[in-house]
Amino acid sequence: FNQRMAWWREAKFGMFIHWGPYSVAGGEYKGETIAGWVGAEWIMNDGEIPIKEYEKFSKQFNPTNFDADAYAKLMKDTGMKYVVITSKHHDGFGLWDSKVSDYDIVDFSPYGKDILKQLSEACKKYGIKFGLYHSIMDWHHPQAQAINEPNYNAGEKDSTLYNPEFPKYYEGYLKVQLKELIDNYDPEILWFDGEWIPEYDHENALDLYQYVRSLKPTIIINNRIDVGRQGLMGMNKEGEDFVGDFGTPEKEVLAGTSTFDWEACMTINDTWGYRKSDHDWKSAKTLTHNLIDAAAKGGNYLLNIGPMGDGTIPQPSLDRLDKIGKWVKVNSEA
Ligand code: JFZ
Repeated sequence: FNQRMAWWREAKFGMFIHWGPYSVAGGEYKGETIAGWVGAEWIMNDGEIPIKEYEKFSKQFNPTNFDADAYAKLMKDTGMKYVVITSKHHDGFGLWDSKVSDYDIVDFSPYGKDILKQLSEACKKYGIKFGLYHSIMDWHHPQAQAINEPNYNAGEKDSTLYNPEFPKYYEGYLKVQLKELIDNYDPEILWFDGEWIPEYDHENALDLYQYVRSLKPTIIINNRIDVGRQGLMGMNKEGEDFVGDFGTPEKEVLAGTSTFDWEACMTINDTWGYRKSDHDWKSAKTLTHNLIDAAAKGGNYLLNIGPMGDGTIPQPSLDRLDKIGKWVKVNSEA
């Protein structure tokens, strides 16, 4: 019935990439390791780093070792069929040349080249479907969450931390950026996150879903575009007013099958964004097992890597992807 989801259901395996100025920090600020339960991509919030201070990392973001072709080939060799990369994480920094912002890789960093352009083109060459993670929450934009600085995630609807300007950011910035991304890079997936802020509600979600689908009818959108779910797998029960095409259980594979499409996202160590001190790599055996487990239960597996600030993929990640790829190659020849 749902032609739009067909390739995605077949795909089974994708690469998640968390990459941005936080990768330059690598989990450290002023010589100290910043703890945080989500991951090192949260360092701006967890380290209570003021915007102007955090911008220093963005100014140093110069991924001269980034090789888009090698990234896409790595996905292909690992048996992955798609990628979801952070066009913008909660820190607000864009990996493309946004026309409504100077806070992006082309205008703000010494690198000056469009990462999404390079990667989307390389993915096309290798037959990898291209997807984007885009944060609704934005710690850098003055009309979004920056009012909470330097405690960016603390707003409540009736508190002084609630940003009354959010509708302007929503209409004049978030939606405009999404149109740029769809027009320029033709993504097959939009993976939203950071939807839990009090400024964003179910009405926004209905509007945003319609808007994105109107720009590209075949695009696939995750459940985190909407609010009021029960847990990360929560989806629209029959007849219920909820938008989103697939569930996103995090750091776990479901215990059984589901009537809703789902994708388990998981990272290769303990952090999404690069953290120098994180050496807690899952074994290739565990990762391969997770892939098989998810596939057996009808789900996809979105495995995350966190490249370093210079664009290098940590060797322990490469070692594991190599082993998984060999397993996939042997076992998919049937
Ligand atoms: C979110 C992000 O905050 C995080 O940085 C990363 O991008 C991850 C993939 O997604 O993290 C979450 C979101 C929701 C929950 C936990 C972590 N949750 O509802 O438990």
